[in-house]
Amino acid sequence: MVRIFGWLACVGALALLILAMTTGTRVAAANAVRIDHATVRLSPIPGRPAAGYFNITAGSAAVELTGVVAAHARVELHGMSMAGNVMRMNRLPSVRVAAGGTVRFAPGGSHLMIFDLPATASGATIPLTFAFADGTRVDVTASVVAAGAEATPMAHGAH
Ligand SMILES: [Cu+2]
Repeated sequence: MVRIFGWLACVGALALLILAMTTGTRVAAANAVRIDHATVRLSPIPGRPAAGYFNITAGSAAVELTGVVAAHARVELHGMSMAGNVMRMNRLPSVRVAAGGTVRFAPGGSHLMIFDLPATASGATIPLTFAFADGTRVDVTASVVAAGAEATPMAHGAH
């Protein structure tokens, strides 16, 4: 009798564990952060840094983007601010996205500054890894466009 009870307790614990795991998975999916329209725009001057643009949308929880990693290149998060009449770039330590909110990195505003990018042609793709404060990593494939080209090859009207 004691043995059967022990066995039932064990099965019960296992069932609870599976329930916890599957529930956990659903929560993680609902929280998932999304990154769209990732584009790398080359500089008109060879050897100068490229710029990166994208839209980042948080799931049901706020997220904090702390950096972007590219192989063989150094990437910084940059914002724009006015100093008198002059637009200046400033390095951002991180970028917060509110729950359900979208932050756009677009020409004239926040952007990725990509230094020492190996020679790349328009039409190529560059893998970027977006890193978040909670340890989440999201891999994104950015399309490369020439200097002066539309930041996002996909026309979406507003940008
Ligand atoms: Cu910059």
